[in-house]
Amino acid sequence: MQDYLERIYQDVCQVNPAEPEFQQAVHEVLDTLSPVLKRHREFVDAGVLERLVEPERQYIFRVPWVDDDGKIHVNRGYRIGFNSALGPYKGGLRFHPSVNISIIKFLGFEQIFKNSLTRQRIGGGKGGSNFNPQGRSDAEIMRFCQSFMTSLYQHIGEYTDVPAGDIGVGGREIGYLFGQYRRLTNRYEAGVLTGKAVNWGGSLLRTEATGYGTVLFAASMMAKRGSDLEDKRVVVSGSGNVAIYAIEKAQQLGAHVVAFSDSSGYVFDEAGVDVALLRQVKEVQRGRVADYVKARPQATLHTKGSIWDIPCAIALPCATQNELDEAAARTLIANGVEVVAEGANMPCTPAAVELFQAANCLFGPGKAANAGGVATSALEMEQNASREQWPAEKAEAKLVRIMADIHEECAETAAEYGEPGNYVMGANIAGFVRVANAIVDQGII
Ligand code: NDP
Ligand code: 2IT
Repeated sequence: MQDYLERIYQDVCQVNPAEPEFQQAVHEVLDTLSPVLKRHREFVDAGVLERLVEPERQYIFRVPWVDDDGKIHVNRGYRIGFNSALGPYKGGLRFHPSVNISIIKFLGFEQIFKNSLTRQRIGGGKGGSNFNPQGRSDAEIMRFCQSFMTSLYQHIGEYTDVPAGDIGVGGREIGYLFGQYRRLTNRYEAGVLTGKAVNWGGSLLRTEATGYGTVLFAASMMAKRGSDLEDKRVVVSGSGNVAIYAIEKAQQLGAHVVAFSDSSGYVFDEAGVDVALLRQVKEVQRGRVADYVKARPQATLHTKGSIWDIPCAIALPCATQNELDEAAARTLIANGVEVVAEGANMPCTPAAVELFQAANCLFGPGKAANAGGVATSALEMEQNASREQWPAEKAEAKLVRIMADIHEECAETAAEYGEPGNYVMGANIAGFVRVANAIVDQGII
C-alpha cells in the first residue's frame, strides 16, 4: 500500500512541478492513509485518491483595477473547485501578494477533508488573488473586489460554489463582492457568499468562529488528558481574524495570553493581551502591531527573533503556512510546550509536527482545529436557506457541539487505527473516509 501511495505522490509532483505547498499538503494526507486503504480496498479499486488529488475545476483570471491616482493595475485571480462529492465547493478567498496556484491548491485540498470533518454538506474549494490590500483605500478595495467578482460570478452560486474570507478578506471585502454579484446577476442570493455582515444575511458568531473553535479544540484535547487552560501561558501568532478570537476565547477560559504578531514583528505583553485594544488597532484602524505598543507602553515590540522563542504551555499558530518550523518546534519543546493547535492552515512544517508528536505534545492539525470557521459558514448557509437568523447563543451552542464532535471523531479514529492521540492521523482518516464513500457512491465522474 505504501508503494501505491508513494506512486500517487510522485505523480502529483510530476504533474504539478513547482507547487511545493500543494505537494506538502498532499504528502501530509497520503502519509497517514495506508491503514485505511488496507481495510477499504474499494477506495483503491475506485481510484478515489487519483481523483481526489486532481481538482475538479480551476479558474484563473485577470483582475484589472484602477487605483486612486488613476493608475491601472493587473492582478491574477483564482478559484479552484477541488471536490464536490459532499456538497457545493466551499472555502475562502485569500488576498495576499504571496498567493499563487500552489498555495490555492494546498488550501483547496485541505479544505476537502476539513469540510468533511464538520459533517455538513460542503465540498472543498479555495480562491484568491496576489492582490496586496495593505495600504489600499476602501475605494481601491471596492474596485478590486468588483473587478474580481465580474470575472468570478458565473462560476459560483449557492448550489455550486460558496466563497468566504481568508487572509486579507473579511467583512468589508465580502460586502463589496456580494454587492457586485447581486448587481451582475439580478438576484439576492444570500447563500452565495458567507461571512456577510449580520444585518444583511450573515450569521452571528461567524467572525469569532475560527479562533473560538481552535481554542475549543485545544481545550478538548487537554480535557482528555485531565487538563485545562486555566492559568496556562499562551502564545498566539498573527493578529488577524483567527488570532484575535483565539486570544479572546483563551482568555475567557482562564488562560494568560502574552504575545501576538503580524508580518512586521511580534508583541510581548506580560500583563496579558488587551483584546479590546488589539481589535481597535487591527479591526478599526487597520494598523500594525507597533500601534498596539504605542497605546500600551508596558508591552514590547520585537522585530528580530521568533515569537516561538517565548516560553508557553500552549502555542496557537494563527498566521500563515509554514510559519512554525523545526527550530521553532525545538525551542517550544525545550520550553515545555504542552499543546499546539493550528488556527492557521498548515502553519507547522512537517518536521515541526513530527517533533511535537515525538515529544508527546498534544497536536491539533488545522483541518480539525480550525474547522469552526467553515462550519459556521455552513450554519450561515443554513440560516440563509431558511431565511432565519439565529441568536448568538444558538450559533455558539452549535459551534461548541461541532468542535466537540470533530475532536471526538478524530480521537476515536486515531485509536481505532492503532495510534491513540495522533490527531493528524485521526483527522485525515475520518475526513477521507466520509468523502471517499461519497465518491464511490456517485460513480466515475
Ligand atoms: P487575516 O488576514 O485576518 O490575518 C492574517 C494574520 O497573519 C495577520 O496578522 C498577518 O500579518 C499575518 N500573516 C499573513 N501572512 C503572513 C506572512 N506571509 N508572514 C507573516 N505574517 C503573515 O487572516 P485570518 O486570520 O483569517 O487567517 C489566518 C490563518 O487562518 C490563515 O492561514 C487562514 O488560511 C486560516 N484560516 C482562516 C479562517 C477564517 O475563517 N478566516 C478559517 C480557517 C483557517 P500582516 O497583516 O502583517 O500580513
Ligand atoms: O480555511 C478556511 O476554512 C476558511 N478560510 C474559511 C472558509 C469558509 O468557507 O468559511
